Amino acid sequence: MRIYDWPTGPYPARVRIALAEKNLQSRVRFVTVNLRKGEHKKADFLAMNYSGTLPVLELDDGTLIAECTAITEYLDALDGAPALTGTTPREKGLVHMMSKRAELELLDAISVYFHHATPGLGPHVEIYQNAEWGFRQRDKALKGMHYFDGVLKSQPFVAGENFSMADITVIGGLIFAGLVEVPVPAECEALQAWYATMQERPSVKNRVTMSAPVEASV
Ligand code: GTS
Repeated sequence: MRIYDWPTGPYPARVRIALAEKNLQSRVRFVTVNLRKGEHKKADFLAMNYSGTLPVLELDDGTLIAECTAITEYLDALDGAPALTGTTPREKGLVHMMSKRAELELLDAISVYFHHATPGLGPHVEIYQNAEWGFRQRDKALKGMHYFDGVLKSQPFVAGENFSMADITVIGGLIFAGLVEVPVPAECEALQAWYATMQERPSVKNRVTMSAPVEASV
């Protein structure tokens, strides 16, 4: 399998963390696509992923799977342990809901803030910016942090009793928030404590330098 990504990117981090949690690193090769040069908006890459985003998983038969949730679900289905997308129907439903909520209310909102209210990836990539929309999305993400703080006051993980894809998505959101200097509010103590624990997980700590081989840029 190949994964087209950007090693320090928050969305790619979601897949790197999932790979490490499932101990699948040795089965993939990474191909770096340079976001700052806009390689993800060139025709070659758009032919692989219509949305022009990273990461993309390429299977050995050439099948292309984009979207972090879809990639994580594929990796999780390769074997059962540890399950990142739930095992029972109830767990699966909760994990999917909470992961989607983490995208909508936190990670994607921070991403919009980055692309619209900061220089983002630079003028040759950010061809349309709307700063007001970006700042609204930053405020949405801050509200989302308060929501997840409330969730984590009463349970150890985002979707319940077990670490899952939903935790990984919130981690992605907080990685992005850190990069764009939108800190977790001081009053969100449960979220801060949970994130401190998450940052100690080897999958999170070593995500950028994980030992899988890297191929040259596309
Ligand atoms: N919904 C997509 C997913 O879940 O995979 C979003 C992916 C996404 O936005 N990826 C970022 C990207 O390609 C990568 S990173 O910013 O986290 O490194 N951004 C480039 C762009 O121009 O939007």
